[in-house]
Amino acid sequence: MASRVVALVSIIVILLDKSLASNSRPFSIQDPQHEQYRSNVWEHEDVDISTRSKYFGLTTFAHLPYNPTCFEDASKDAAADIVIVGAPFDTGVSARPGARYGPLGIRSNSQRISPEFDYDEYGFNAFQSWATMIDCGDVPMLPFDNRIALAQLQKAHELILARGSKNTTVSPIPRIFTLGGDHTITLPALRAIHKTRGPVTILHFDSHIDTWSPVRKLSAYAGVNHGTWGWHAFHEKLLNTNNLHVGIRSPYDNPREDLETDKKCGFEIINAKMIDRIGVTGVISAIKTRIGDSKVYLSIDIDVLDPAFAPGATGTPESGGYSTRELLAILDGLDGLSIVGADIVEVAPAYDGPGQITSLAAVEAAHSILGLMVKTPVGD
Ligand SMILES: *[C@@H]1O[C@H](CO)[C@@H](O)[C@H](O)[C@H]1NC(C)=O
Ligand SMILES: [Mn+2]
Repeated sequence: MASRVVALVSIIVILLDKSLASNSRPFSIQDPQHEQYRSNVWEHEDVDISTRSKYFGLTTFAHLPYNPTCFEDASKDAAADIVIVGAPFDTGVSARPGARYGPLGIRSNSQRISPEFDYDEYGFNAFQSWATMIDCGDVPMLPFDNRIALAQLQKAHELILARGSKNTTVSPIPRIFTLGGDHTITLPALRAIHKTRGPVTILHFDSHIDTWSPVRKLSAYAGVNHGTWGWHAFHEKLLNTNNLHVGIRSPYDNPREDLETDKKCGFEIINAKMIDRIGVTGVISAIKTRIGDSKVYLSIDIDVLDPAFAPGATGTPESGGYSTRELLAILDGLDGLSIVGADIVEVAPAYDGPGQITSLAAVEAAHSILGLMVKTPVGD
């Protein structure tokens, strides 16, 4: 019985197969509309792939050229005027880690900026100027020992600074823009810059003061971290005494003691709420009054933005911060300041919101700062 069923099924399958085959004819193109479409759309002799992709491709910051020899010895030909460096380090945080991926997040969200296309509404293009810009990639920072990692970052900065600039007639010392990393990375950057330029003034955008003394409360074990780098920088004599915090709003452990320490470290504060009283232009002029013509290192903790704009900031989110637009408006007003170096820190892509808004905000802040560096060259 079973074998008869199998035989019957086989015969049906064979017949069906034959009938399908007899129905198949070569596909012919008769429709004139399709002919027209085909010749309009598909029959191009040649297509151009010599231009660079505007939105995609391997990721350096804003499609800047990558120079892999920056961190080799200073004789290597990697001279530039403005140098992007990634600092993949996040073992100095008190709460959420993840900023070691900050350089990656910032670079990958910078792909719509390109030296060839980047004109603002006034026709200004920061990438087409007297300044040569390169991206050196990420400094190898050992994830197992912070002291080694921070020394590695310092050495990378020292090498770049020692190599000198490209356009020596405008500015002999290159300026480094560091993509953090947690805020600890500002300390080695300041140590390196001190060797070349002496003490600098810090212009510090943050919701936290970051001058907490490691020898108080948390005991000496607090060491060097993302909330004590300012204290260390001051006590290592890397700073002038006209430093400034902008956007502060975090609670204090002990306001009297914390603010006293902060003052001793040479800081004044423009707190976050002040913008509602004096406006963006008021903040800009207060900054300019405080900094004057000092050589200034600009450090931006992305948590200066409200968590609505920077959910991917590490550490402790503080509500009531600036909008991205407010931050950009303040930064764009700072031309004329002698910015000798800058960083943007605490971007942790894993905590970012849909649309990667934290990284995008960091990209645009970095973009503004590169513009400031180009507009105001700084001598030695
Ligand atoms: C340096 O910049 C100045 C001012 O823009 C320019 O005139 C000069 O050609 C530049 N030199 C080099 C070597 O690029
Ligand atoms: Mn900070």
